[in-house]
Amino acid sequence: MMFRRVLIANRGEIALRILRSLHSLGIEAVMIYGREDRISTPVRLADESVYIPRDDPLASYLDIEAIVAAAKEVGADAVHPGYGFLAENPTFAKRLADEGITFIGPSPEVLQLLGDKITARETMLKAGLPIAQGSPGPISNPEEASLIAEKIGFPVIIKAAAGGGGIGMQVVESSDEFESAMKLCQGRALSAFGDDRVFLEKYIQGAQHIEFQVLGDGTDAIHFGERFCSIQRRHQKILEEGPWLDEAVREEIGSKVVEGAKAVGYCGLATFEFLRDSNGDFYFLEVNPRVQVEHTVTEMITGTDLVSMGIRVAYGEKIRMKQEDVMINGHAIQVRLNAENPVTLTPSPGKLWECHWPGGPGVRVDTHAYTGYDMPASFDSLLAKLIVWAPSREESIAKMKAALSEIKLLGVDTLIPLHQAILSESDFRKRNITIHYLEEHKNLL
Ligand code: MV4
Repeated sequence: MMFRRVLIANRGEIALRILRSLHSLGIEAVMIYGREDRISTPVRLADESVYIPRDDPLASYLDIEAIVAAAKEVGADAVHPGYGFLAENPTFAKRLADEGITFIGPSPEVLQLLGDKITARETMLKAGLPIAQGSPGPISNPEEASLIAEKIGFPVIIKAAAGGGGIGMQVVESSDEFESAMKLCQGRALSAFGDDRVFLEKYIQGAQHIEFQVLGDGTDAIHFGERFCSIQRRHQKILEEGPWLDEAVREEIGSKVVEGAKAVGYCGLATFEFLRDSNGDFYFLEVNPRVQVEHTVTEMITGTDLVSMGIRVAYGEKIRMKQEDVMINGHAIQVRLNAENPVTLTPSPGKLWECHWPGGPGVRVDTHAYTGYDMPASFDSLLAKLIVWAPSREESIAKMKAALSEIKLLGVDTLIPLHQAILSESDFRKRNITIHYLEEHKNLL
């Protein structure tokens, strides 16, 4: 038995990706859509769709009551939230549960726990994950913060408890900076999340960003290895790849994230984010309780369909795969083909007068775009994801360069020139990359 129909509460490439998994599992796919997406690819391929017209284009995908009503109207057994929008919203997950509709993701309680970075930190510390030193709970005044910082040593970083995505974060080098840094972080946290609690962590310098892919079924969990995601700007990833670690390190951190997922009875796909410093030490940052943009990298190196696995555990199936059945093979790279000016990195919406995508062995394009598609300005600028697989990193880089050069796009600017520059740059080729890579290689822009 399986769900009969699932409503996709999302749009763009991820809506199409989810639709593909649903159809491969024999499940009907229902789309919701706003004004900008009336003739979008996922809407045209859906078995049914529900129009949620709103003046603000984002509102169609954020209106909990309208989406719950749509799910009931079409007789959906479950809702897949994708990423962004309502994907991590405990209120949405709870509203669906109250209607007897399955939220494809973790429980509202787990979303709540992981959404609060202080309780997430505490829970994962108890489960045995490595975590940077910091304040045990929220800090209430600069004096308290100074005491903790003097104990753990400067620099430290102030983060919002309700945060994620780096909003409001402040690096502090000495005690006299606390007063203004705390005020700034609290102000940003309050306006972004309606919650001004902040906490302190030792600042990890010159780190790499590494994340582990996890799948839980509520009782058991397995991991699918790591992705390397350090190439980002303003907390937006641009290029992701994997694998990155030695097998021994993968097993060590992998067994810890599995314990972390089990500790909260995690059900669904999750990503455990870490920083790794120049000594090779890992520090847990947060759990992303949803499918991620870069799940594709892991699908390519493990030969799996992660989105389908997330749907099956949401239905109540137990994970059939054993940890030792997860094989990591070759190397995959994904570039995000954002419709943006490659120099200023500002959005470049508009009509695609021509659109040709690359193909061939080990080349994958995840996109909802087509010739004639009008890239709207109101959503994020992800136009397509190009993923390549090859036996080695070197071959993967060469294949990516060739695939990028095959793309024909007329009408919008994309990051392709930036990607080509990165793929030829010597620090990138030598794997000499930290989270500061783009700031330290401004010549690439
Ligand atoms: C840090 C850090 C250094 N030290 N925490 C940014 C997003 C949020 N999830 C956590 N972030 C960071 N936390 C400590 N203790 C540096 C960052 C950070 C970062 C992390 C991952 C990827 C890109 C980043 C860019 C700037 C800062």
